[in-house]
Amino acid sequence: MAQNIVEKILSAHLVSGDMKPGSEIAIRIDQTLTQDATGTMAYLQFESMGLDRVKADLALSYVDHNTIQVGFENADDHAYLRSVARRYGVIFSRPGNGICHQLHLERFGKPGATLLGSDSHTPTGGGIGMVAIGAGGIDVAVAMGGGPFHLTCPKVTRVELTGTLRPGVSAKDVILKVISALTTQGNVGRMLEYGGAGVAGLGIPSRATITNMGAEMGVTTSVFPSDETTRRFLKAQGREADWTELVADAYAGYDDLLEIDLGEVEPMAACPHSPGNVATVSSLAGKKVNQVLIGSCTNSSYRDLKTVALMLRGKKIHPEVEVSIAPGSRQVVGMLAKEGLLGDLVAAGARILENACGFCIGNHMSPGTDAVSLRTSNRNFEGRSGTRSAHVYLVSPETAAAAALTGVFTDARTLDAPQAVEEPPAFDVDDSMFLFRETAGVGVADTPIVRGPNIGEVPKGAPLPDTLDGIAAIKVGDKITTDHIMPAGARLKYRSNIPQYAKYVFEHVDPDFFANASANRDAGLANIIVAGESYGQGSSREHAAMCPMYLGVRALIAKSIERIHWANLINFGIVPFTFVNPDDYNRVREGDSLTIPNLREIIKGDGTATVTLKRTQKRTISMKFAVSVTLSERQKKILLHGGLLAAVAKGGV
Ligand code: MIC
Ligand code: SF4
Repeated sequence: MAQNIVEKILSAHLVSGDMKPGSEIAIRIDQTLTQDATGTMAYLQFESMGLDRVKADLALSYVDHNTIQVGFENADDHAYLRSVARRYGVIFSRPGNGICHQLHLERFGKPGATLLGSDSHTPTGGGIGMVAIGAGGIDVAVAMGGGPFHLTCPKVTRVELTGTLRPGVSAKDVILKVISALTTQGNVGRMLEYGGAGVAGLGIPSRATITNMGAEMGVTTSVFPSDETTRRFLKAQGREADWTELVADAYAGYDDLLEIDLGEVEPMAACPHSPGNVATVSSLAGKKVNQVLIGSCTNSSYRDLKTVALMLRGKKIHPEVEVSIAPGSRQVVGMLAKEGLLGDLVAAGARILENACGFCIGNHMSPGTDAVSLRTSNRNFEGRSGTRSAHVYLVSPETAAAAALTGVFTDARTLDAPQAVEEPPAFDVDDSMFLFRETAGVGVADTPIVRGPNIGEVPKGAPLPDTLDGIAAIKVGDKITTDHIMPAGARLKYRSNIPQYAKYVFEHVDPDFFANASANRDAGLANIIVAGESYGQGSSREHAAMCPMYLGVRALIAKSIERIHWANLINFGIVPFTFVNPDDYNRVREGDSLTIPNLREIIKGDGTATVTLKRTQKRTISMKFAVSVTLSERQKKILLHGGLLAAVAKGGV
């Protein structure tokens, strides 16, 4: 039977289940990646599984998120990660080497392979023809140990690209256009497969920009074919042997179709505070800009930064704009330096930042009060930049460079047309910052594991109670992101220390949440989160489930929940209920008592429960409403045990 690319890769890796959209399948994972901010917990969980080495074909541990913060915590985390990598056969990418997704694409990604990463932008690898999926750290730990990854067999949307991009328009504009069509919600259980005559004109970094931001729509992943362009890229990286051709069969079937004529794409911007809030740059032209930040795993390739350098060459940045550039990898910086392009950027007045996530995760470069910040990154959630009142817009490198020169939103096509940048025939390859390659997959058994005081323990979940006696500890609206639940930025350095990090759960949404939730927990009551549509958008950080679990959260009741977070909730023993009738959301208030009798039986059964709500403020009110959760047999066991680690320890899954 004719197969599309997604079907080809998934069926070649299928371990169990039927390839029927909507049903649970398990696939073999060839490669894993972690980054430091999610990696410490992933490796602590891996350690607790008691294996003597990693079993995946290739396991990578990157350090790119927490690289330059004040205090001992980052350095302690790095020392732990480095020792664990050596011990268990993981390749360790040292801080300073670059951003995980950029590096993985350059040095390890392989067409046709599967990759599971503890970072939501792992789908960047789809640019090279992989099925690359983001997941919580514990799922990655299981895959490192050779276990399969469970996912919902996806519906596949074909994105048919025709035509050619015009000068001054690039991949970021294409993905913003796709996001404006498919929006940032309602895409759970879907993968995007790009195809059509327009693909050939897109280089690998451009394809990777497009698959990278599939994460913003909540799709499981996005994938491009592997063609001659892919072969050229791999050859230029000295890895032609890793190339295989991968195209959809003629007459392959798809569940939906989205057509984009690249020749009609305009420069676009995602306006505050969502990547889905898309407008054309021409509609914003003339608006004053205070800060321009170029980089992140979306737009920090050689192609992107050379484009910027050529636009700034021989010119000066506008006197009222702050401009900073964070390259994606050491390879990119090295090549920019060799070709004199770094000099062009510096001469124009740009500040050069470390090749790491940095500004993207709000670690530094927070804008001023009410400032307008143009960024080439992928997320502009409120407060993620570190400044709640800032207005962050997501744009292409071309639009960013144009604003750097003019101080206002400018369609780059109204300036000297940016030159098209060709991929080099050979990239400069230097793998010396990847440690332990010679013991990859084997490890060095007697390596002592370094545990500084910042390395805590993974909290253990308790079995689900028979009756859930809880309090609606917080009620939030639609599109609550994991940045709302578990802030990163200045708090990121506590990722390895759950009791400390848990103090900041919902910090910017409800500063009293920690105190109230702790009091409920200590009084023997469960905390329940009540939410609107698309709860848990954004990051893969399992801390957004782990820390609430630590504070006694046992259930969420939402109108809808995003994929990675949904899986993380189950992994940490929190029941992800949805309202059967979404209007019941309006009936619940913060502080209401919510009771679900027979919870264990309900979870073992069809997952439909009746919640009894009691309100005693002012006058006493009592009412009932229905909630439900659809679970596989495996997920039921995990929840009943109180989370994946507890279930594994008891031999339950
Ligand atoms: C992000 O972009 O939000 C992050 C930081 O890379 C996260 C991972 C994390 O929270 O550590 C992600 O995208 O998964
Ligand atoms: Fe790093 Fe930003 Fe990419 Fe997340 S989105 S991996 S913080 S560069």
